[in-house]
Amino acid sequence: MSVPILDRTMKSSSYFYAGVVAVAALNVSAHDYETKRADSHAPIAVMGDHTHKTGEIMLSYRYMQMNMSGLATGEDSLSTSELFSQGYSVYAADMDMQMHMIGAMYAPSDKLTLMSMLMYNRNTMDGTMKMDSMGEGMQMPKMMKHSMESDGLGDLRLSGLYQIADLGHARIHLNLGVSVPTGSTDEKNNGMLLAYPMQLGSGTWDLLPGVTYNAQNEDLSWGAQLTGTFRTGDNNGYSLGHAGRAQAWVAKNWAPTMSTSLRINNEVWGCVDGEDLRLSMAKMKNPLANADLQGGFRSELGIGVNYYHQGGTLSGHRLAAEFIFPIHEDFEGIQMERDWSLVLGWQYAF
Ligand SMILES: [Cu+2]
Repeated sequence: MSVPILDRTMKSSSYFYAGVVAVAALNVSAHDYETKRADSHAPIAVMGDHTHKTGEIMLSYRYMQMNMSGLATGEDSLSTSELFSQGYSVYAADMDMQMHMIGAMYAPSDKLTLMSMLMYNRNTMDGTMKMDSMGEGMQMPKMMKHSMESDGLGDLRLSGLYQIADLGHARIHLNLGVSVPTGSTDEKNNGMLLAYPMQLGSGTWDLLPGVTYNAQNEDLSWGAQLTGTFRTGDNNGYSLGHAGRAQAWVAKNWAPTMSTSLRINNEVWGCVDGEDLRLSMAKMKNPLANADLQGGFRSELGIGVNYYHQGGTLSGHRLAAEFIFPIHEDFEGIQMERDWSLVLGWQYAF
C-alpha cells in the first residue's frame, strides 16, 4: 500500500467527517435511540450498521449490481490502443458483477448481535484481445472479441457486533468479523484461470474489524463506520491486498416509514501479496492478472431511500435501495473503472 494514496484518503475524507462530527455536536438530545424508524438502519450498502435488542432475529436479502467499463491507470483512463502500446494484448472493456447476499442477525443480548452473510456472485467480462500473428501471411495483428464469466458461492462472513457506548441519541459498536474462504479461486474459462477480479472469493481467512457510530434527532440521522479487511495466510501462493474503508452518511426522516440518505464511501486497497503462478503467462498479456497492479483508492457517493412498513401483517418489513457512483478513483496499477453500483435490499426483524 503506498503512502501517498493513504495521505490523499485522509485529506479528502477529513472535511466530511469533521462536518458529521459538527452536526453531531449540535444535535445532542436526551431521548433514547429510536429503532422503529426507516432511518434507524443505515443506507442499504452499509454492512453491520446496527445492533438488535435481546432475542431479536433479522433476516435479510440484498441484491447488488456493479458495472465497470474500461481500464485506467492512476487517475487516467486507458484506451485499447494505449494499453496495447504498453505491450499488453488483453483489454477489459466491460465487467458486470451481480451479488446475492443472504443475511441473518440474532441478538443474544442488547450488547451483542451475531451476524452471518452468505454471498452468491456472478461476474461477466467482455473485451478485446490482440492475437499474435503466427502465420507468415499475416501482417496486421488480428483483434478478437472475448468474453468470460464466473459464478458460484462467494465467501461467508461471520461477525459479532458489540455495543460499547449508548449515549441515548447515539450509539457506538465494534464490528468483529471473519470472512471464511468458501468462494472459489480456481475459476477458469476454456481451461484458462481467470484473473484476480473475476474470482469468486478471496481464498484466505480474512479478519474484518471495525467501529460504527450511529446518531439521530427527530428529523435526521447520521453515522460513520471505519472497517478493515486483513488477509491471513495465503492461498495458491497469494493473498489479496489488505483493505480499509471509511464511510459516513446522513439521512432525512420524512416520515416514520420513509427516509432518504446521502453517503460518502472511501476505500483503499493494497496490491496482491505474492502471486498465483498459474497466471504467470496471462499477466504478460492481461494487466488484471498482474498481482503488482491491483492496489488503489476510490471515493464514492451513495444516494439512498429506506422504507419501513408499519402496521398490518407486513409490519416490520423494510425495503431499501441505494445508487452509488464513484467521484474519484486512483489506481496503483491498471484496473477497471467503476461506473455505478445499485444495491436493493429487504430486511425483516422479529
Ligand atoms: Cu439487523
